[in-house]
Amino acid sequence: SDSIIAASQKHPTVALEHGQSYKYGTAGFRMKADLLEGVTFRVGLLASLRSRALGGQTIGVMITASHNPAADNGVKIVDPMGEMLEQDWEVLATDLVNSTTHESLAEEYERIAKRFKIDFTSPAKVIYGRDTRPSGHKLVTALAAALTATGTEYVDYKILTTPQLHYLVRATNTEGTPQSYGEVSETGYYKKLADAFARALKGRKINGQLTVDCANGVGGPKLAEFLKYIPQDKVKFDVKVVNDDVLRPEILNLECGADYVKTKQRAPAVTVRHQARTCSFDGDADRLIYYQTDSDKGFIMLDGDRISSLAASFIGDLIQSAGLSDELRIGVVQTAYANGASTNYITSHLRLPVICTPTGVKHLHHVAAGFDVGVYFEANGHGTVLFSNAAVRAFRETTPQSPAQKDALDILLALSELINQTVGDALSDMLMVEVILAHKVWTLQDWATTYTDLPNRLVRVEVKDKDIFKTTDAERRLSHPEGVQELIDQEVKKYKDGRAFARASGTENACRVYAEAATRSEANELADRVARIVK
Ligand code: NG1
Ligand code: ZN
Repeated sequence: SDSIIAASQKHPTVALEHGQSYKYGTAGFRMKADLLEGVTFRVGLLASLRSRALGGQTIGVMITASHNPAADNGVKIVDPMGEMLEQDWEVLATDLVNSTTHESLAEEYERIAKRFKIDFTSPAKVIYGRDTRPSGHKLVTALAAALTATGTEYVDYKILTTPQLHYLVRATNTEGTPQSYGEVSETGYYKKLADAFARALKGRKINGQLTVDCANGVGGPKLAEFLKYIPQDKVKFDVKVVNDDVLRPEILNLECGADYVKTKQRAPAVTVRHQARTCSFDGDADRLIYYQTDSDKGFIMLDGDRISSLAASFIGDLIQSAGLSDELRIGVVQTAYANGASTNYITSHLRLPVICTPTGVKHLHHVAAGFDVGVYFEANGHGTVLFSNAAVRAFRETTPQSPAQKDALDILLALSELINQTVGDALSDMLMVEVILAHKVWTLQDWATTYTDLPNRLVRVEVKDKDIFKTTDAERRLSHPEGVQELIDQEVKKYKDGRAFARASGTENACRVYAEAATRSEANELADRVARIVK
């Protein structure tokens, strides 16, 4: 503990204003980068403890603030199979980071070690990466100091997308086992995706050029690198990479990227041509939004709900063609922010079950893992498709009775390798969308006609104390303050196809109100009325 105290003195935390404390939230610790050095040091201590508590399995640490401004940063822990940190440990992270002195920090560290019967002579291993933010340098120095002080073996993978780090954690922990997830290197990630992409396409042609807006983040250089691995003799993939300047950190996520496109409902100002099939990544390349601008039809946006229903429909059909519909259960997981028209399309048209969970991908991921094929996306474009072991075994081991059945089984197996099984991944999801559009011979317009989004509005409401707003029913209803939900219900009742809810944000100091209704003006009006109730 002397070594921890000594190292901690070099990387102290900053005392927050009166009454405020650090909290491990939906995205780990995320705030202005200059508050994070000591926080990252302490996260390093916890990652080491977590590794030892799990018998020396490798734990990941990712340093990123995703779609947030360049001056922010964040730090989060990745569990051995590439999942988000277990919830009980989020509380431990919060406790450790809020220790007021170096001595109380060391005591807290010992207390956690005792609770999990940790043997300090046993091995611990942590791997880490960061996005392109310049503040990342200082934060990894603090992280490495914690790992050294605790005798933890570590690998610095330098600059990575968030999903690449998740891939590497899982690949490290499964290396040499029958569950091997791929080669333990960034190159291994590209090779796995490129190979699966070519096999999933099965000779189908990709229609025209795809423009990719990389939010001036890590996705730019990584996409360029990936493209080198595509087997040129088998696949023609014409990609135009834009907003890939990572040398000017101040333009990261600035008026571009998936979050900008989704929230502003418009294309990035620069570099996107009319009628080009375009998609946007966010700053750490785990969110994806497709769109096209068109002089007559205006702006067409294909968000997370669209990607989800596209994947569910295509994979559902393949499972049918593969003769596996009686064997494998396929389902879709959404949050309350999913457009009601998408939910209706999936349940009534695709006839698939939809489950709604609270916001935050860890909740969606957990529920999706209960299906053989679990499709989950947040409306903002973060999500993936999970395949159970039974599903992958069926794709591999079923003996096809016809060429069509063989094709379906081959494509399913390739998709289960193409789609990132650990977390939402913009690059992997984009390749999945391109494969599906190529098979269906669909343009973005074709994709957009599957259903019509209900007009909707999301508003951010500044409130005195957001913590008084408590929800039930997957955040669709307020249980507290008492009586408020009844007032919201009375308003919603007045609108055709009306739906609205309010909840405290998990990442910002505010409440969010979402409303949808039959027309744009009604959706706006309903949102305003509910916002007034909450305020
Ligand atoms: P909050 O701030 O709790 O609404 C936001 C997003 C989530 C999720 C998290 C984590 C909306 C409405 N909310 O959560 O979907 O992405 O950030 O980044 O988009
Ligand atoms: Zn992100």
